[in-house]
Amino acid sequence: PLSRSLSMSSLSGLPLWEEDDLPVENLLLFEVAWEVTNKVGGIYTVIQTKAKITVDEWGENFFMMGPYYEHNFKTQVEQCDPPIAAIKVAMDSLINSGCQVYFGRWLIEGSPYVILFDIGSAAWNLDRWKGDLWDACSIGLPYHDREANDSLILGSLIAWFFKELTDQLRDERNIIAHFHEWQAGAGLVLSRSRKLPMATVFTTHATLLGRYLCAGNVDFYNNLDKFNLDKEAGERQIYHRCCLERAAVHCAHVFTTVSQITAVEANHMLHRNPDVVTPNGLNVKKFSAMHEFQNLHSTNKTQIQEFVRGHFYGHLDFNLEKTLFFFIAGRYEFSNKGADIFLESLSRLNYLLRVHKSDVTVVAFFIMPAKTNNFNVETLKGQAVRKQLWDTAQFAKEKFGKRLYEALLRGEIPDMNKILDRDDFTIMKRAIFATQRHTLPPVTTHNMLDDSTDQILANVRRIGLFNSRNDRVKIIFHPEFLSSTSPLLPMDYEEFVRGCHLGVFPSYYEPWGYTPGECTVMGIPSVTTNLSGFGCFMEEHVSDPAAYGIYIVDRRFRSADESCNQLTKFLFSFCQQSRRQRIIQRNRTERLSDLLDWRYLGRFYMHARHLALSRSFPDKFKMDPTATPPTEGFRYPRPPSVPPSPSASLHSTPHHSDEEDEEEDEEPYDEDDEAERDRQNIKVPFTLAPVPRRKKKQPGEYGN
Ligand code: G6P
Ligand code: 1S3
Repeated sequence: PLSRSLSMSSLSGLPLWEEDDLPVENLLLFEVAWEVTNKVGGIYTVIQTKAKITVDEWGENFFMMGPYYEHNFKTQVEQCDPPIAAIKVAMDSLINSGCQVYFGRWLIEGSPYVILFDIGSAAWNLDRWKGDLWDACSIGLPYHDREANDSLILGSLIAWFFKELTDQLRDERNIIAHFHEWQAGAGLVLSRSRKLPMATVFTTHATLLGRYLCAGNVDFYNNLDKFNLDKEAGERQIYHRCCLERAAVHCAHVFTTVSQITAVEANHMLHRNPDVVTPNGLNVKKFSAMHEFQNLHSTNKTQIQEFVRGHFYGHLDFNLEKTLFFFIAGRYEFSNKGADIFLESLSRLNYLLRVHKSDVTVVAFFIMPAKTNNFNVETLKGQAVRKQLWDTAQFAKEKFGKRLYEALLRGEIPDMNKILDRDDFTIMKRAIFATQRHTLPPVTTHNMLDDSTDQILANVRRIGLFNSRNDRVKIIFHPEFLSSTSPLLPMDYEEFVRGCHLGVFPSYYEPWGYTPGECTVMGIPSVTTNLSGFGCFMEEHVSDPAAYGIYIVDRRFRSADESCNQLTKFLFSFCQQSRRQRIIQRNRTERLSDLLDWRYLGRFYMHARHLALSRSFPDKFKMDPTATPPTEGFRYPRPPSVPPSPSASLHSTPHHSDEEDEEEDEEPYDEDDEAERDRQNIKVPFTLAPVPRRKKKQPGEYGN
């Protein structure tokens, strides 16, 4: 029997999680998602990063399921035989009926088993399966919605597989099946309508209608209870999808979502209150050298600076040592991801920096994929010019060095004005001449297919930030995801993030939002909002988040204009920090990463699974009905070195003396400085309370 009890205190203040041994050997766990081995968006990050702790807990009894794509399978999976005979028999029964099913290990950390279903090989069943779905729950799918049809094929194959498997296993082993998002929902609905003996969990990562309504510029959060859901869904031609989503939500033994804010949304949009909130974690890796992430910031920043040198050739009249790199990145959902208020705030920031005669320049990158037709010539030329200047400088340096060396050998100090000859000067002048340009440095790096209607470009035109000399804020729109093989900016996303100073993600619709979390674990400060799951989570668990480099814009209780003002204030105060303050702040940001580690957050998934078992097999699995996963009450304290309010509540920036300001510039990181003292003072909470691993507990292992 399974039971679980909680002890609500630990030395660190973070509630501990105690558990009796799980009978995992008598259970099988399946996790179903469209994005298993198939990267589309954020759900891929969830399942890919979570795999390791799930394998640690479940070992050979954990399987992920998703669609088969030949390319993905070849590059990401190592084919092997299933370790459990019943799984092989269930797969064979599908295969013998003409459907293709593949088994292997996904080559990610934890190497979880995957079972992948070839949608194309089973497509001939579509009409029959549409009939089954209609008979089960009266939901009809239109023929033109390819995505919905594919999700039905996957769901039908999975429900079929589970039928075969449960027939084999009988009561010997119980199954938990965890389905993610509406695309996996059909498998859940069909399994439940066939009364298969399984415990089921459904997690939504966003509601279909919520996303659509927000993108349409409605005042979503103040009208949650007022929408006519069926009408709104019908008008957007997603009625059938919404029905599938709602059916999955209501069929599941346990319904979860990724944040408190999405729980409220789900309650209204899907008419069920989530049983558990399962926040998204990351697989946090700590460097053995304590300040390695600071060094990485420095080296990656150098690479971004090189790109900027090329991009702004001929207009490089700003000091790169006083230039800050901001960025926004993600799916191109202009207003949902807050690109609209970011642009507006950049325009206000530009004004503030100019009137304050600031010597700081901001380069704001927009990394959002749009339809393009390759890099534009001007951008490529910029990098070519930079390379040419570099080569010219190397040539002159070589010549200069050789002549100087020869002179020194002769015992002379050469006349520096004569050490290079006329030809050398001509070459240098020619190189400088090549840097003349009659156009402003381009805003976008690519040829846009929809240049005139593109929302980012339209707004850049409106605010007039065209990278002119007078502007202190420059904009670079890179409408393609980054890649280390790019001829323009050869960096992958992680390297780029590390090289920037601030990630800006002022989303309006963001059930969780991985981008600021990824910044945090790399020690890069970021802006988020109180409408994003991540922002709400940080607000709940960190006192004075801004001191830790997490700036939370209020988009829930303020107008768009007020939110822009608040964001502008954050950006402007960030620009006023000294280098030393930024270094200290990065140290603090990085310290929060423990809070985002799956080793801590995985417990919510465990809780959801156990709840599902206790609801589906109540005679066998018992659970304390009052048990809730432990997080309430834990807060990272305000950093000790921040002065008490009111000044701290105004600035929330790392505090240091005027003396430090004067000597700030090339000051290397010093072990004795304030940030190090903070590090010593704040106990990392979760090292005392990790999610238990799948092994016998040692006495006293999890504290008291
Ligand atoms: C890291 C490096 C320092 C460098 C600093 C630059 O902390 O370890 O050597 O001076 O980054 O910081 P900044 O915020 O100016 O990019
Ligand atoms: C969704 O992906 P999105 O960017 O479309 O799921 C993600 C993973 O749970 C979540 O982080 C994000 O906020 C959602 O919006």
